[in-house]
Amino acid sequence: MRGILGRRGLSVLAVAGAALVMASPAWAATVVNGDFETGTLAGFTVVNQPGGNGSYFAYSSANQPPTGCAENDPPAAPPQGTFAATSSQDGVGSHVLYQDITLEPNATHELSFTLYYKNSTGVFHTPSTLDYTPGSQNQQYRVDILEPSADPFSVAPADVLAPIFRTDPGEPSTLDPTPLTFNLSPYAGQTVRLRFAEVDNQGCFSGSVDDIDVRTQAEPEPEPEPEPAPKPQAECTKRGTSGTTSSAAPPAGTSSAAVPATTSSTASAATTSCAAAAVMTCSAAAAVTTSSVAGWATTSSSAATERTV
Ligand SMILES: [Ca+2]
Repeated sequence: MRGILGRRGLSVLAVAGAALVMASPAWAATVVNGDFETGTLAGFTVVNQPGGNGSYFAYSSANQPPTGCAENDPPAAPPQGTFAATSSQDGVGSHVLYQDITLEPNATHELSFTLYYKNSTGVFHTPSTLDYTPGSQNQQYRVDILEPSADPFSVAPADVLAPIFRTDPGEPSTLDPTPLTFNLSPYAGQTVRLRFAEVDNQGCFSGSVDDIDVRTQAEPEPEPEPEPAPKPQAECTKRGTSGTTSSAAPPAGTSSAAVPATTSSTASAATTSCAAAAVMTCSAAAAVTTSSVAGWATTSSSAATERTV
């Protein structure tokens, strides 16, 4: 597997930004010292497998890691600013650089970084372990999103939330600085661990990174529900002592073709009582008595309302 799975995040952000006015997040996910311009690895944790050789280093073109590998074949110049991070060594080893990142809920988060490497052996070996211990060839560089509670060397599926990048056999042994992005939005509301891991038991290998950042954008406020349209009511009239209603719309679900041509009918008991008591009956469309109108299949309901006029 080589490559980034998070390009979708870019399009999501672009569409949302064009269509909606976004509220500013109260805060945003922060990567501490993600550009390494402190000249150190402050904010990150470095773990090296016991017994091995080498580590991660902050470096610049003028200050390479103090190793034979960097002296003989230094990593590319930092692609952003003066400093970047790289692994280097004088012997076999396994090296991890990580930082835990808290992602705000109800927001989108796009991780970006610039990745590059040099594998002097020309060949990758990518077993499902970060153990360099001789016995199997292991020469790989990978980037993962981990559960923060996981062992920093774990590649177990239960610990790896997202395998972002991995060098595989047959791929070019050198990658020039390359900007990559990954959508962290599925993990909004969580703290995740961003891990860079380089393993070498075949020869010199510099796994490098610079300009790590997370762009956070609040999700749009939900639009208010539209007001429900008022239900149509039959026109109500009061004609002295003989109440008459105009024709009403057919009940919901009744085809207009089934409505007879009659445009008015004399209201029955409900309207008669209305007239006698100086009460006008306002019948909702669904409440109009239909049994007296030929061709309407349904019967009346008792939902008519009354109000004094
Ligand atoms: Ca930098």
